Amino acid sequence: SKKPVRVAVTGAAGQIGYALLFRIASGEMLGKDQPVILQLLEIPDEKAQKALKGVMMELEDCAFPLLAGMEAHSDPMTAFKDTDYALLVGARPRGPGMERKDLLSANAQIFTAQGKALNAVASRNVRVLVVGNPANTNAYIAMKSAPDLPRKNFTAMLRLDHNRALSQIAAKTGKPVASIEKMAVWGNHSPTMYADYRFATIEGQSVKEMINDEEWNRNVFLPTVGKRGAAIIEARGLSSAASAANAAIDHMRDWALGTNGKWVTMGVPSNGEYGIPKDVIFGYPVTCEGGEYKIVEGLPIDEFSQERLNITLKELQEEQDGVKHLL
Ligand code: NAX
Repeated sequence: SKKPVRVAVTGAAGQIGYALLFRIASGEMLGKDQPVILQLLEIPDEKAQKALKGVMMELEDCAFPLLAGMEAHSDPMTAFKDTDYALLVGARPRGPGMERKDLLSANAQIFTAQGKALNAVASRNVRVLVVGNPANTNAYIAMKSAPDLPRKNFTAMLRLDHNRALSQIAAKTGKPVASIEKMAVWGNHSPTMYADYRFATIEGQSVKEMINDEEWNRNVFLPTVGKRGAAIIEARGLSSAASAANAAIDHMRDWALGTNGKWVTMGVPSNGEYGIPKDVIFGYPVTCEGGEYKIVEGLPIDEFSQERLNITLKELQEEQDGVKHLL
């Protein structure tokens, strides 16, 4: 049987953590034959550590055959030791009256420290997914704080946006969600993201031609996908958790096990693709094979799409500017 791999998860006692850990331990992320050791990080706060212990008691009570070990940590320097995968979920939420720049700098401190810890103690090929918001910029900070690790191994989660776009297209066309191929979401995980179905197909047919309604694209589809997070908060009184955890599982599973040529969306450091400056963590359509992702290149960008790319890039660059004095 396979040797266990180490999976670090931060914010492990939070809402997303609660929807995520049981699925990792059951093999849904890395395969039903892959034992895992969970290295769980929470803030040192007594309540958070106690809640984490409670979650670990429940994990024990599942008696998962693939759960080869489990640790609770309050310091990233121990939590990330030798880890093969790191899911950085914990972040500082925006409190009442907190300005955007305060949020950015509070998170910059967290992700600088976690990037440095990964750099110091993680596996040299650790694969990192940042879920905690602002996810793209937090991933950028962690990457910049870990100069000895491959840049390409730092990614941000846009998969929830991708999955939301798929389900809107399925509803609009009346076709099964699994029949949709070649969806793309560009840019920042924020309402400026550009969900793009120009290349999408269903059973070989163009989705754009099937829908044939540019007004719907601009005035219904894009705002619905872009504001879906806010709509969930409005309905549930809490932010997306199970769907976010599901997207994190999808992202890591596809990265580790491959997509068989299918497109998915990942936030990854640019190497200049589509004119995005190097190192900006940007949502791109990718395919995955052999544990590596590859950006889908050469897609035509029309005038409307270029405008949308410019808007989301501008927001990402403003976020980067807001933290550059801290790096
Ligand atoms: P919760 O507030 O329920 O849980 C967060 C947990 O992280 C808390 O238990 C907290 O103690 C812990 N934490 C905070 N700072 C930490 C640190 N420095 N080290 C370790 N743990 C730390 O939030 P939850 O609903 O689980 O959401 C977590 C993050 O995901 C938030 O930043 C949220 O904005 C973000 N999201 C990102 C999404 C995406 O698509 N990229 C979608 C869902 C979600 O909104």
